[in-house]
Amino acid sequence: MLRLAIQSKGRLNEDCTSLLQEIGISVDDSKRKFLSKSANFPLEVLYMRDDDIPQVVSAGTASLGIVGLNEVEEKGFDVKIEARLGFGGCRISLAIPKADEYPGPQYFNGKRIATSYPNILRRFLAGNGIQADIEVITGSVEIAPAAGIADAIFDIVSSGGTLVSNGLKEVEKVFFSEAVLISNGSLSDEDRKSLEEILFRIDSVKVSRGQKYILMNLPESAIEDAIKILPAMRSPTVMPLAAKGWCSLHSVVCADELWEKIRQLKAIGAEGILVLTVDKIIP
Ligand code: PRT
Ligand code: ZN
Repeated sequence: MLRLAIQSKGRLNEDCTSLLQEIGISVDDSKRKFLSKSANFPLEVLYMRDDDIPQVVSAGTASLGIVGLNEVEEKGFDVKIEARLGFGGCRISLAIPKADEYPGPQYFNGKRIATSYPNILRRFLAGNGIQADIEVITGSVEIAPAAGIADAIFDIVSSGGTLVSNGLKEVEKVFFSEAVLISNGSLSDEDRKSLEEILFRIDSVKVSRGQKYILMNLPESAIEDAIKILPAMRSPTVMPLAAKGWCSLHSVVCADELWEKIRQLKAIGAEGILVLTVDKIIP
């Protein structure tokens, strides 16, 4: 049976739990302690600290894991990246005191940089021919310059708010991360089959994210124009209405473009527009 390691608490936990729900794998996490078995899929979920997930998957204690790509890159364990999951997005950046001028990476020559990601940082520094001291600290890296522990930091940034409130500015975006599904390279045939099913389901959830189902009444004379506005997966569905000269048109649009499309559709005579959330798209 597949065993999936996910973060027990923290930023990725909720998104991992929602993903499992969205792909129809029910895990009773109200009773969760350390290990929970799914009621409807050959999978058990192991809850742990994110730092340990790459190692546990590489060692085969868990066959799968969901973790930030940053942890995979930093730890360097031998695991296979099966899918990017589109949540937990962040970057690891170099940041320096706001008032300092930044002439480029040579700024860091001879400086002390605080980080929890020494390996990724070491590679960046080597790649740029920089000699700097790396101070490894876990947690609250952003206070290191004010505390006099370091001159600069190399840490995870998402909105940038933490840097601003600590008087720092981001000067190099070094590594871009998101949550990924990792596997142990040597899965049994049965586990590989279950993994293929999980990947198929994740794909359809990813495709449906940010998509809206839209339906409307439209004068038949406007169908050609509507098709130009709504290039659907193949083409929009058009159905006749009882009222003569009118039809019902259904399509899927990207949520980002929704209001612009609605404006264009109203301009060609669309009425009674309904917009619905798409649960799954199976291409
Ligand atoms: O207890 P455990 O070890 O499991 O958790 P943790 O405290 O090590 O990790 P956690 O829950 O903080 O983060 C888990 C993963 O989420 C990370 O490894 C990243 O892949 C991802 N992630 C996404 C983030 C952020 N966004 C993020 N903003 N991880 C941390 N942060 C922190 C960052 O360290 C900094 O302190 O948020 C702050 C910056 O945020 P902004 O928005 O102010 O820029
Ligand atoms: Zn951690």
